Amino acid sequence: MSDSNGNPSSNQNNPSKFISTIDAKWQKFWDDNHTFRTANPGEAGSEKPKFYCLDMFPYPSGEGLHVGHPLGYIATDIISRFKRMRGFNVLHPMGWDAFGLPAEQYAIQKGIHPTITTQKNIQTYKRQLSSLGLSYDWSREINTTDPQYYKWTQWIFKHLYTRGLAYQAEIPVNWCPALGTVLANDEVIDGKSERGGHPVERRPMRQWVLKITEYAERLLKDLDLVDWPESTKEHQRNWIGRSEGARVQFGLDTGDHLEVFTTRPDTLMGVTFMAIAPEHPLVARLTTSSQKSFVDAYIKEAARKSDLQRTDLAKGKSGVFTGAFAIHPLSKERIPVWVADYILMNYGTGAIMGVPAHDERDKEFAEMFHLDIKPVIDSEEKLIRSDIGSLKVNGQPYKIGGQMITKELERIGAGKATITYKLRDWLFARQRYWGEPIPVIHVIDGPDRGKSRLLADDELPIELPPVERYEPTGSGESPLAAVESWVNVSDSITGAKAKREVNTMPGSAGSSWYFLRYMDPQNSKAAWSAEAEKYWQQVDLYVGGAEHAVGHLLYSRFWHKVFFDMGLVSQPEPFKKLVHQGLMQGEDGEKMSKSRGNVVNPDNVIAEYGSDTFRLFEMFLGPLEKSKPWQTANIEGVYRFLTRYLRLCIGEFTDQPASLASYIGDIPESQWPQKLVIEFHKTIEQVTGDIEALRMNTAISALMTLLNETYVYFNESKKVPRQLIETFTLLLAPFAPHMSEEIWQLLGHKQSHTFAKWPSFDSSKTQSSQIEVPVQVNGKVRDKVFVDRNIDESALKALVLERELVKKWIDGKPIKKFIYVKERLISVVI
Ligand code: ANZ
Repeated sequence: MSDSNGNPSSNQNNPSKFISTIDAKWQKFWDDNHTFRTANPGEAGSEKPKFYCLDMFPYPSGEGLHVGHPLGYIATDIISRFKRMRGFNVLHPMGWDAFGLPAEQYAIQKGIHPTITTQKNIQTYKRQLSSLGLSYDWSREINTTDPQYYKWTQWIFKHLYTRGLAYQAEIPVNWCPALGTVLANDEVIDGKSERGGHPVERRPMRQWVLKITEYAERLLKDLDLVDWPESTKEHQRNWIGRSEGARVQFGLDTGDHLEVFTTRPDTLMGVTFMAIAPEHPLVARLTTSSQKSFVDAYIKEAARKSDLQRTDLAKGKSGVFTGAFAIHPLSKERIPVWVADYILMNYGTGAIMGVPAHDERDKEFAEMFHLDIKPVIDSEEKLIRSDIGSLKVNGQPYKIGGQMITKELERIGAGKATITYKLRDWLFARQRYWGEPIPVIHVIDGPDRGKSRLLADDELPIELPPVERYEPTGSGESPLAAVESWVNVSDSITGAKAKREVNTMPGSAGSSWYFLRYMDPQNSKAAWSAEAEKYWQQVDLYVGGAEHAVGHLLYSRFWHKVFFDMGLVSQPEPFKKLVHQGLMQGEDGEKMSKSRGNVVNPDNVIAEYGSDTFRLFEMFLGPLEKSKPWQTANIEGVYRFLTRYLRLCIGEFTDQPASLASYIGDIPESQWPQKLVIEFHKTIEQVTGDIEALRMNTAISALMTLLNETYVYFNESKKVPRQLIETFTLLLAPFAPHMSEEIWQLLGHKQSHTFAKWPSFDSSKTQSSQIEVPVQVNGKVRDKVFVDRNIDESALKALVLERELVKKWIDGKPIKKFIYVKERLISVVI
């Protein structure tokens, strides 16, 4: 750092050395003293009320932290420090979500084992987080790739399996023969691999799947129990996609039934065609010999498209007639059955009744292929042309008409009211190395041949073997399949030959329960103890990115509900309150990214300004939830504020050890200027409320105002009330913990301010109850008084007439009149 003339700095009156010294000093102190170690149930401290404050744990990438990460971390740190001072036992842990593709990619490129890169990255992250002065209880650190952690992830998988919530299924995947690997949906563009542009085909492959759909209703309903952003709840609701409707069966000439799902059973009499998905199992049986070649060609074509392409409303409809007819369950009319790729196999029943008069997609299809269009609902939303036999529904509002038709279908055994969800089961297998092995073996000989068996608890963890090559094998199998010594085992019960499951779990496995492990991280007997869970219950405040709205936040809610059903947790929901921090944009207002070159490294900022300035600056940029650009220039503003605070406390920065400025002394509040008194109480009130509501930016503004007011008093009186500095220091502590610890110590306190009592305020002295009223003597304003809004006139008169300035102007003369215009003016006439 240099001074304004560009000269290298000396310590003389330059705070930078002081600041970097105290940053290091207090970080070491907190570390050495285990200041943030959280009391376990039963230990001293656990008698306090609990507060569980959680950050979404990061993936430790090779790039280290950028300034976007700490936005949420600083906010939760402020809240955690605040809650400790408010008398809570705070659980504020940190860990690493460390399985995943990048470490594996790096291993493929460099041949370095992911464990090694992961360890290195973790060290960088930890150093960076520590340099921010974050008050984590590091004794609870978690690493999802540690066998002592993933042992329990495997244990959870076992329970999912035994509860029927994990199953194997042949599921179509994107298989790229040229690359010899399975691709994710976003790696496929227009039927070609993103990398290399090779053809990609849909090919069924054995996968592990978790039955999250069984919990769809509860995942939806219980959103009412949590205090989350409405937009995130809505996102989850849409993702779950509950639709009420009916399943309706249409008879077929073959004797089969074609079942459809409709949300509009009221339109049943408007059906003019049926459409089924190309993958529908009945396609082959239905198709007449004369139509077979057309249908086959169409199915081949459809297999190249993604679901998104198929349902793209902007693209025209396509389809082919099967030659078959279905029989309408009420009218007994013959309805042509088509194959159309806008019908998806994995929704409803994979077949629909086409009602072109009332459904846009069906209308487009009917127009394209010249099919009938038959309206059955009028402009007043009432049924028409729908009476049939004894069923009289014409004139009914469509909802009631729909219920009546459904009833009739149920009566004749051709349908049933039903609820369908868009939510799909969770694909839980990856053909990758760097993930948790699935604790299953497949028996390959003997009487149990073909069966899969879960491994016993005492066989866990199933550790990842070291391998030579991390590349996918080319057969679409995980690289683990090539590690013969690991794959080939004998069943410990029967002695039969068996092979280990070679798929690994997806990245979202370890993060679906980590918040529970923090409660009891070293437990080697259980994933967590009942005692710990009973005490910590659920996360009180969870802060993290909105990009996890339906992934992580839905998966962990699902697992938590399974644990709830197993009696392992006492709350139905894991995260009581959720807040998403906004995106930190680059100085140019764009998302920070390496390619744009607008990434700011927090290390550099901290080296120049210190940790407290960095913390304050990130919080002062604006409301936590808003996205906002990084503005280096604004750092100076908060830096000036903090150094003004330090100067007020210690005078000048010198080479000597700092000591408290001599002008700081005991001055009772009754002697402070009223304006300062009010600002003081008002600030305590505001900072308290603002932190609670995560309005860190306005809390900082309030502190700035109070500091200014203190300086006004100081400049006039050359005095600073000690009590004010003490309180100010405590209010500042959650935001700027290093500087405030140093001043707290200089103020004579032997203990860290971590557990100092949070300041309280006198609500009769905040501005909301105190008002400033000018005092006129014979029509001229001569003084101002601060009084309680509800002061009665006689008390006010006594107070005013005792004021030095007022006495001076009255000058002993008799008072003719004393007028008080409430809250506005006091007028003394002599
Ligand atoms: C007849 C009908 C008439 C429909 C009408 C809608 C309006 P949501 O609300 O999204 O659940 N559908 C059913 N299964 C389908 C599938 N596998 N692929 C594509 N479309 C499918 O949508 C349910 C409606 O989407 C169902 O109700 C069905 O069309 C269609 F005036 O049936 B409806």
